[in-house]
Amino acid sequence: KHGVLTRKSHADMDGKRTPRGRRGWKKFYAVLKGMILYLQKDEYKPDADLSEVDLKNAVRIHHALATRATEYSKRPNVLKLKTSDWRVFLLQAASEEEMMSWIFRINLV
Ligand code: I3P
Repeated sequence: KHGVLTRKSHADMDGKRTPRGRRGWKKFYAVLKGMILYLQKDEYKPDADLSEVDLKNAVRIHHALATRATEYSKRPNVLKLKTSDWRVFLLQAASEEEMMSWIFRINLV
């Protein structure tokens, strides 16, 4: 699955709140492949090598949990992604349907 996702980092690997200055929203081209959610700067190119930044932004979603971000109301279509290493991301999808589809696909892994 792929599509545009806008990401906000809410908690870091230690489970602690992401500090100010790193809490902004950033738009990515997201690709879910195997157990990894790639958050790429540019549109998906099947055969292109990923940049160092793209690799750094990739999220391992094995044992991660995606839910609707019910407690976050500033933006629509936002899901919450908790990873197995205690990070928390808010991810805004293009529509309600897209959000539901991402939640379903992430939790299937
Ligand atoms: C953050 C940025 C986010 C905002 C966040 C700020 O600043 O303005 O958009 O979240 O608020 O800390 P920075 O880019 O300097 O990290 P919202 O859009 O959800 O308000 P927060 O600290 O209350 O999460």
